[in-house]
Amino acid sequence: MLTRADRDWIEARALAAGFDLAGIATVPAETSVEAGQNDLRFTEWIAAGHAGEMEYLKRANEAGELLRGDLRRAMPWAKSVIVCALNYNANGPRSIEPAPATAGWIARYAWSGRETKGSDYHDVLLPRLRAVESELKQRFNDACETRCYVDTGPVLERGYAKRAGVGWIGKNTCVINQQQGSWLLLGVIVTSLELAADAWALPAADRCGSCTRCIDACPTDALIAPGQMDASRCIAYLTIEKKGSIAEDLRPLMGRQVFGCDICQDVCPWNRRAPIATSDALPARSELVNPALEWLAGMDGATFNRWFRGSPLERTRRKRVLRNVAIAMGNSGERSFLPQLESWASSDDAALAEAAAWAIRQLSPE
Ligand code: B12
Ligand code: SF4
Ligand code: SF4
Repeated sequence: MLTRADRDWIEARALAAGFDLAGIATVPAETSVEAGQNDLRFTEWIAAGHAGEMEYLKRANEAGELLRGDLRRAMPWAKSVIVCALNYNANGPRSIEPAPATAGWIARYAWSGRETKGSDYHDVLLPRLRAVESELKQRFNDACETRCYVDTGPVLERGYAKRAGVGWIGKNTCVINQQQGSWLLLGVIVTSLELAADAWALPAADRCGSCTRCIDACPTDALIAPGQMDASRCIAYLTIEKKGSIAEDLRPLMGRQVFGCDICQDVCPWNRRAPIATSDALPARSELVNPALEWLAGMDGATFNRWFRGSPLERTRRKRVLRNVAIAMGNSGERSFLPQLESWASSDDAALAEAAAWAIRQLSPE
């Protein structure tokens, strides 16, 4: 059983390991209304098709129950979740500020790396989680099960972050902390240790109030209700996760976003005074802030690898990034991109060729 003193100790060890925020959440009792509601919400979200083609979110157990609907389906021993958050805010412009029409946008969390080599947040967060995990094991003489995850586990990390008091879930669906804002990356340690009732965290109060800036600013209307997203319309999904061709009606709405999207966080008043990351683990590379579309377009395989090996862009791969660059060029109004687009229009890659042909039509309506 984790006492209040254990909780304080764990949170302090997480901060010492290099996180900016930490908290512990109980896994709601299997029979509780909350557990049922979370499961139902997630199940309905999947059933409505809001996950698009993100098949990993739809994994189910033999009984056909979604693993992410209740983390006990994959880890029956789970009693609490330690949630750690790292601020990745960099001193750079927001995507909603004016920028040259020849520049694209890469999401803030993917600016990081040193010189020409990327760094992926998973590689930064996981070792820090493991450091906390190993201290935890020592303290409890190995008498506990633990698993560390950044993204990839069957865990609704945001839900647990809310329950651990790390922040509230904003209308843009992001976890927002009153002092740190929402430029936070989350990592979790699922454990079999139970949190004593008097050590439970108070969930962070919802401070969105009557604001609806994120919903109003979302170009593709992906925020279908406060705190609810149709991810299949979200530009982050379209540019990072969606393979093949992107629906034609969404392309003009994507603007010049090449990888991810920060709009609903850039407009959020809680990010106006968000502190810059104190850890230098994810330093921003200036070339990736408003990157020149022509520069990205001209990258051959070796150059792409040099810049993005070990970065979140690596998983999306060069061909898909080029497809996004083609769409961004089509939305730029810059006819100087036509020769590049014409060369792509005969590419072997069907999605790139089709995106380029579409972009050419955008730039030459006649
Ligand atoms: C799939 C995914 C996406 C998808 C879908 C996003 C979404 N809003 O669902 C896409 C590709 C669009 C995406 C985009 C981005 N993502 Co993403 N993504 C994920 C991932 C892997 C799963 C999220 C998921 O299951 N979504 C399904 C919805 C239904 O679940 P949910 O968001 O968790 O919300 C539900 C639960 O929290 C539940 N709930 C509420 N209270 C409680 C309480 C309890 C106890 C429980 C169990 C549940 C629960 O109700 C909510 C509604 O159903 C998580 C990592 C993870 N394992 O959780 C990262 C994650 C959410 N993403 C992250 C980031 C950084 C981003 C981007 C900013 C990247 C970018 N710049 O492009 C954008 C932000 C867009 C946005 N406004 O959300 C961070 C978010 C950090 C934060 N501050 O919130 C995460 C946590 C990754 C990480 N390890 O840091 N992402
Ligand atoms: S990330 Fe962009 S597209 Fe996705 S919900 Fe936010 S504003 Fe909309
Ligand atoms: S923009 Fe407004 S409504 Fe949206 S998350 Fe921020 S405070 Fe909440």
